[in-house]
Amino acid sequence: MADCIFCKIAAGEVPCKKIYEDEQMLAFHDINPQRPVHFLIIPKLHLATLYDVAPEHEALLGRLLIKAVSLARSEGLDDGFRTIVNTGRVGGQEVYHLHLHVLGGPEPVGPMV
Ligand code: DGP
Repeated sequence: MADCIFCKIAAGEVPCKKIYEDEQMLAFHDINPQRPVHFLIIPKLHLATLYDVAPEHEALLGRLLIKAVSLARSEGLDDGFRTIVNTGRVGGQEVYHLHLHVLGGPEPVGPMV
């Protein structure tokens, strides 16, 4: 997608603080961290939202989630972390390229409301 900021990051056209990359996904620090550790994992494939996920993406989504756990550990989040996928306008999604937030730090966060 030509005008998608996360596609541009995945293509190396826009810089990011990269944590991990392979042929299917990229993980990088959020530009506006909400916790001491806050990174995003994206598929390189442009999927705008969770609504756009189809059965053929099952393995990809599984890999993203499994990678989230290993990267959380390697970023020092050994005592828990929060994962968030915002979906659509009402879900508070700002960037329309599917991404998983991973957030954590030394102090517990409150319950989701
Ligand atoms: P949301 O779409 O609301 O789930 O959140 C999008 C997140 O993406 C937000 O926390 C800020 C982050 N973000 C937006 N643009 C950039 C960017 O150019 N670089 C990085 N590293 N993060 C970005």
